Amino acid sequence: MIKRTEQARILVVDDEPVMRTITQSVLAQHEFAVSVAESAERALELIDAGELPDLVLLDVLMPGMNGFEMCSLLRHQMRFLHLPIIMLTALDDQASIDQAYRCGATDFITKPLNIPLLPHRVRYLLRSAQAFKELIASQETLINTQHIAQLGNWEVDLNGRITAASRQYLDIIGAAGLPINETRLFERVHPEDRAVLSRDRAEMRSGRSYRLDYRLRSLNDDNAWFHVHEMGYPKLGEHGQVVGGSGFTQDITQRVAQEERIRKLAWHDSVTGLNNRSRLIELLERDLDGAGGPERMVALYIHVGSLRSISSTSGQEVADEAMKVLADRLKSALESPGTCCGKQICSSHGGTKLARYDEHSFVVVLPDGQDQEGLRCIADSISRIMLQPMALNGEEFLVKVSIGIAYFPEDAGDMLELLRRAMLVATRASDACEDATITFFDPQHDHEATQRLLIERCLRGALEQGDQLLPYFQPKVSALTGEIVGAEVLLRWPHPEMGMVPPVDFIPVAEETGLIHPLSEWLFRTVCRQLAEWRRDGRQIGCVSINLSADSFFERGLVQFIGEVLEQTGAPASQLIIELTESALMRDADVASRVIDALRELGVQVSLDDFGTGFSSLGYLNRFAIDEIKIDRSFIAELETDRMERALVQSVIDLGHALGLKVVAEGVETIGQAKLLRRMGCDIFQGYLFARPMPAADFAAFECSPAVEAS
Ligand code: G
Ligand code: G
Ligand code: MN
Repeated sequence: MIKRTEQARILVVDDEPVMRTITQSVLAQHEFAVSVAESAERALELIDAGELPDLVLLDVLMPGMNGFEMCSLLRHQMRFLHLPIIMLTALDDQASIDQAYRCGATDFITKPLNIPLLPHRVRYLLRSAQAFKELIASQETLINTQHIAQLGNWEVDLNGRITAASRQYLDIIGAAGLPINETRLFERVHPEDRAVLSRDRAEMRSGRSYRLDYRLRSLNDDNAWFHVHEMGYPKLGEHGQVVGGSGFTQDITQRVAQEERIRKLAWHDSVTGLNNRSRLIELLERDLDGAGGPERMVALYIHVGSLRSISSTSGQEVADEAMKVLADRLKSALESPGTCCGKQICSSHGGTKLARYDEHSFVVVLPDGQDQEGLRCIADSISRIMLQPMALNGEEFLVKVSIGIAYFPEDAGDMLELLRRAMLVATRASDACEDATITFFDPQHDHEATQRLLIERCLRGALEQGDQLLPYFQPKVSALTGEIVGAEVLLRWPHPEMGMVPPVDFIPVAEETGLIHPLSEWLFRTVCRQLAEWRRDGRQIGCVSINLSADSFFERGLVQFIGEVLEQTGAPASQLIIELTESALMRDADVASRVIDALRELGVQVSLDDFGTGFSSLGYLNRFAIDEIKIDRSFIAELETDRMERALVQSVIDLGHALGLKVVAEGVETIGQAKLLRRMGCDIFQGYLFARPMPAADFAAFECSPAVEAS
């Protein structure tokens, strides 16, 4: 056992300083000896220097080596074979949970962390690791080991008949004795798995080994199904000929059940026990696809307001407790059929769905068409039960409720859209003073919303097709030589019906709907492929800048993604510039600064776009390790007429140079401006004077007109 006198050593690996501090202090309060590392690399250094942990809490997404890689690395060392490793993953990300287990993680905890639970989870895992260690140490014979591992071995002849087997194997399959004919065994194999096993066994007898998971029913119990993992090898005779096969079979039923449980956990909100967002969407989509499913649905997005202030005055636990109480109220309201305006509120027979949608909201989805009046009644009664005071922690709490309602298919083309429509109206109305608001999504009265809806749908389609959006290139020209030093990529979207949709119309929609992520990814891939192609063709086109939205910039995994795209396409990192705006940087200066550092580590350059339009001052420029600033075109426009503007631009140029940055002037339209800017020391020009944004092929063939060069 872990001795009381000896503290268990926990190593916390997380790139977020706040997370490190919180976990460290919570665990330290529970008498663990905690050390922290801000990256996987640092953690490995600590371990190499002799700090051997008893347990590792490992974040998945970190700049540099990620948690999965570090976990695999540790697992490959004998001494860490049984070290408990807990991975911290995003809540609804099934793929990363699967991957965590594949890399050998012992357990996972979803983010955001349930802090009070953490020490218990850690203690539990330490205890079972210790028990496991002791078990292994105490079992010495092969038989016992086989027993623990629920692993048995066997041999077959060329007819597939099992002629020899360990006791454990016979126990696993429920056989009384030997030999066992192949048909006898195969009868018990799950019909869906039979063909694969049969093929693998035949291949084994012709000289190839195999590994397979399959389902099997005990030979002596029709109701006992279990899962096995099996490895089979050809057995060779004296002259190298195949004389049969041998292998191991392991009962993995428990592990499969465990995985199932984990899957379930990942589908549920741990606070309220309700389905979470991913689960809700999956259920809805399944309903929609299935035969006999509802043709219409209506979603009620229930935003709980002022919970934030509860949590800031009384802590996260009280906020959680409040959501739990509200969830219970909602559940019982939806389960016990009541009436409203003389109508049945909710059918107790299935179809109605309730989920925790995000931190501050629930979603109720009702099948088929309730009329508006009926729905308003339902929403009314829901808000009434939610508005009732709650007694938590000896205090009374109240919340505000804002309900948004949207219909499928009238208001939205798919489930995600439906939920977002409902959310949109609910959150818009949540600023109102009333305690409760109920708002229907109404595209007719909301022209802007209709327009956005249209753009959103088309954009989704355009991204799927992948050839409607076009990156245009606007040349950047050296102020000194007039040579082309690169280009800025500006998206163009010629839509077959809507005509040319300008970026100012679709970028904000993409940002609001999250489509910006696939959009940015698509753009990076496309541009990097283009760069690689130009390089193969021996074209010198300089550096290409891509505008990056703040949302994409702060998306976890951005740096890794860009690194991968560069590697896959073969585009040189040194030819890629990322343009950020001041407001993006100021959203979270610390994180921004770290992402910028990581990008530059990749070899990518970073440029500060629209400089001067943000609320930030020149003084903070040196906080970020950037390569370039682009003076906003509004300053350039007034340059020739406005002395103040000129002085300002001059000081930006001087400061930029003092910090070792390249300075770009945007929106250069006249020769006069170009001359002035050159005299002021500006390095690079971009603007209609030289060229408008143009398709890739035109840019590759573009040469500056001599008149302009000579300006
Ligand atoms: O040419 P112009 O009208 O293209 O661009 C208008 C605005 O749209 C500019 O502020 C530009 O930064 C932005 N924009 C153009 N292309 C992109 C893009 O690919 N991504 C992002 N995030 N913004 C872009
Ligand atoms: O990313 P940014 O906001 O800097 O985008 C540059 C914007 O400026 C794009 O909309 C681009 O089409 C536009 N633009 C580029 N050159 C000129 C120019 O000389 N004059 C004007 N008015 N706009 C320009
Ligand atoms: Mn730009």
